[in-house]
Amino acid sequence: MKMTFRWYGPKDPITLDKIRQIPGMTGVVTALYTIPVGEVWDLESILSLKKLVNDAGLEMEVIESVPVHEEIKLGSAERDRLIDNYCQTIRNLSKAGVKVVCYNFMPVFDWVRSELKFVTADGSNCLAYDQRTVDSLNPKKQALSLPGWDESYTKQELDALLKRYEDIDEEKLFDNMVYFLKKLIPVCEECDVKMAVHPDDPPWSLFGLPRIITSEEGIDKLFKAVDSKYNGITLCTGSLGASRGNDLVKMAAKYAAMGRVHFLHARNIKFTETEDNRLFFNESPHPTECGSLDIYGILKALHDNGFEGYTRPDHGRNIWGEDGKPGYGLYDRALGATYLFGLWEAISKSK
Ligand code: DNO
Repeated sequence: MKMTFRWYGPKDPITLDKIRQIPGMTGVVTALYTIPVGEVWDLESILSLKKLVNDAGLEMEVIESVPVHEEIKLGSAERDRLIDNYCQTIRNLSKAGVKVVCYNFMPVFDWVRSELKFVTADGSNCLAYDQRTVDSLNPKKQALSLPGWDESYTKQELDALLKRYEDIDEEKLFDNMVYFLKKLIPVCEECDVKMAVHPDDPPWSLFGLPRIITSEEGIDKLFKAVDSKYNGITLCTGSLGASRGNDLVKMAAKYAAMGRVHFLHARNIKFTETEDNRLFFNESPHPTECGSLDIYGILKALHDNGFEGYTRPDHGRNIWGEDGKPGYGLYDRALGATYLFGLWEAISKSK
């Protein structure tokens, strides 16, 4: 297991020097944030980002994310050109020594939470999801007002995009994903870059948009359709774990044994029963006993099944007065990293 930390590039208030001081840290997970979605990441820009990271004594072997253009997800006539661009980005990343690329295939929206600063009993704050709030929203009728929402679309653009998705159901989206991967994975095999799809977060359909990487069934189907080790997953415990039907220990063991887990996002969440039985969860500290997920069991299953991929502590709370980017402050993620590191050492040495 190689421990890494997400870094949002030179503008991230959490500097590479700070990241380097976290025990066990080998590298950062980052991206080129200024290149518009769909355009090729040129080698020069990749190499200058890598130089910044290497000069700070860290590696840059994982990219999160190379975003997939909506035209590819929609399967429109434009997709072939955009897939070619994606393939060229992978070739360029490989020349810079990148080993794993994390991406997602969620239409329009990435992760969804209803609160960015949910205050917990100990005074810290964190991201939370309240089904009651989400149920009260309809992006087709009203301007969306979820915190942290993607502001890059105007209301008109968003309406037009949502309209185009009316014809895309789960099956169509899956076919479009397979079309994309069938062209991309041979390039990844040639360049030795592993693709690690991030599960949908939360793992169910929202606002009528299809979501397909939500469960063991969906992941099995994807692996079968494009049968290559280069077609793997980011095991994001907090995303898949939000659906209580997902047995994460089982999935970790199974996919690690298949050599398909290339990246681990380790995060814990805590479920609370609401009076009307609708889902509420908040993100909790990483240790097993602080949340509802068995982080120890997941790490042990990965270890027992030969996981050798990259790991990063996923979302942390804001603690000790920090007012960090939601989910991505320094302190709680650093605590998470040392917890995960300690668990891994204990599991390794108990063998
Ligand atoms: C949220 C992240 C996601 C993830 C993308 C991968 O904190 O885990 O935004 O980076 O879904 O493409």
